[in-house]
Amino acid sequence: TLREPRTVSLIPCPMTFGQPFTGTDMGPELLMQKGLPSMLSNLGWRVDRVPEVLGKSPTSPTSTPASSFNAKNSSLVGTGAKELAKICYSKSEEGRFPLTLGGDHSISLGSLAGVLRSRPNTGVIWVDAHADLNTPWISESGNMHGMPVGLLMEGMVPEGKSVGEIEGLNWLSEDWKGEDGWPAYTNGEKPPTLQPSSIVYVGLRDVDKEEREAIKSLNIKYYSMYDIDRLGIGTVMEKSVEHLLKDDPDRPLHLSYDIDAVDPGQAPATGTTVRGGLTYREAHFVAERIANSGNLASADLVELNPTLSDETGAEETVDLGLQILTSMMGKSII
Ligand code: B3U
Ligand code: MN
Ligand code: MN
Repeated sequence: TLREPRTVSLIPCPMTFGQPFTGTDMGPELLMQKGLPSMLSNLGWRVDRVPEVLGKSPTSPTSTPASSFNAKNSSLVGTGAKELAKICYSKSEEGRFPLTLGGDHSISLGSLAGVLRSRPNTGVIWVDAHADLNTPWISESGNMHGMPVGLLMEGMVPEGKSVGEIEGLNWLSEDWKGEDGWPAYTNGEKPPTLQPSSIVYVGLRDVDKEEREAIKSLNIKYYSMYDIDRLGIGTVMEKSVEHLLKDDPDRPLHLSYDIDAVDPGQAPATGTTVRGGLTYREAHFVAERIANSGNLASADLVELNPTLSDETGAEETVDLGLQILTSMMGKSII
């Protein structure tokens, strides 16, 4: 069942086109090498290993032609996300737990779209220093790792525009013709979207002006680092789970974990570090508490970049990534 999926589909997705750095493609391989599959089977999961989604990125992702939209590499990001969406969709339909290893955070456009198509009532916990609520119409950087939530969120697209018109994202357009693994939207089905009430942010501390205004006007639930300091991580996570489950205690949850949510002291090997983040224990607790809800049904871990710190920092960050993954998959301290 969705409440207690027993098979995890491990999906390596080493794509880097949503941001300017190379190295973000090394995460999946390092996590696998360090023994993630056996750690998960030791926790009682059957492990279904999925082949890499879209191979390595070119040496310089920014060398690809700029999109006419304010969305850099949108056709690479979009077609990669579509491939990931297909896999997450079919694994979800089979009742499995899709666990995607990034890659930069733009891949979550694919994992979330796939999961939402199969399980439209999914609630999302977005653990990140950033809100990733931009769209090409408001983004200051044009980097698509700042857009996965915005592109799926109901109410973020300006009047008269549509996400499906962005190069690479026609698979999210209402009149998508359909292809193997991602069929056309028929019988009243709409392209997957996320309701503002179906997401909670944890760990925010670097939010753009337009994103902040959208969070306020759409009344999106968030717990910034200020709130974590004020309330403590225990209360923050109780409230987060309560927010998502109060009206539907059985709803599946998706945890999207950006390693840059964690303080750079503990997680230096990532593209956009922001000081003042989650402590080592807080980073674990977030995952442990969601695992404890019993509703977690899919997840991503993204933005590991071992090339952006010294060797010790890289190793510590990858190790932390492994710990966070095993915590969300049910490892308890005692
Ligand atoms: N909000 C900024 C910065 C950013 C978002 N995600 C990351 N950085 N990692 C943007 O570019 O959209
Ligand atoms: Mn992010
Ligand atoms: Mn981030």
